[in-house]
Amino acid sequence: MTPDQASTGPSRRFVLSDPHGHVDELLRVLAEADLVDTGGHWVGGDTRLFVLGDFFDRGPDGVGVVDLIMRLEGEALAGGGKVAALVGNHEALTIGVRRFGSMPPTGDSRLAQMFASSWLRNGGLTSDQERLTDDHLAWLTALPSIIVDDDLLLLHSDTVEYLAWGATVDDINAAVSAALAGDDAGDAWMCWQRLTDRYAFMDADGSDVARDLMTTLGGSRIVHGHSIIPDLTGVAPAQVRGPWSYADERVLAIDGGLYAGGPLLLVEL
Ligand SMILES: [Mn+2]
Repeated sequence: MTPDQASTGPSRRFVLSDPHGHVDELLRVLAEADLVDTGGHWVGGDTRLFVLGDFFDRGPDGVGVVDLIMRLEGEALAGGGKVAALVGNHEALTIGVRRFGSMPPTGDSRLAQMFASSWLRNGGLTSDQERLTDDHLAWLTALPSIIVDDDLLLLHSDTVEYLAWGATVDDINAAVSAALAGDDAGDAWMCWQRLTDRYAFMDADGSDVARDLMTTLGGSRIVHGHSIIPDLTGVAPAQVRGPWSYADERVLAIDGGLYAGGPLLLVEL
């Protein structure tokens, strides 16, 4: 096959989730799949790459992960490809701490305290908060919560709580962005709370729950991060070899549990 013929084929598509501050490992798996070169620049051509949230916390360099994804977004676009990211619960937490975590006692100090303590309990890093710029904040708050890409319904969290914000992908994405950008600490707190919910597709009726969610939002297969494969399956983190399909193959979990000693999975779909 000549290069010309190769470039007319369907573009490749990859998903990954929950890098949690591990920028070096993120670069390693992207380089292994020939999506970036040794300098970390996009060489994926027209490939589509979706990163399903949780860039921050529990790992050393959340801001570094965000800087990388922001840069690759532009480089991929210029190269005829696409890099797109979803907001995860740790982004909601990071934004909430930044915007509301140190409100004076005259403000809603209860919510300020709740943000600050949740952030500490969930692996928040002072170094990330210190380096977070207004540009990062603007990019993060504008991220979608849900993407439908052809057959795939891409979510950060394995929850149906998304429907509390609306009944269409556009309405939900707009409502979450407005909540994260707005001045109501309670609205931002609800983003953290709802996106932290999990296991919606794990019960005996999980397949029906998944089907109903896709009837409302689109797609024929849900792909999510957030709940790590070791917790979903009982497999030890070091033994995770790939994504886990469940709920009658309607749902694919792709978070190998990097922060718990599992792999950062880059999954081609
Ligand atoms: Mn998460």
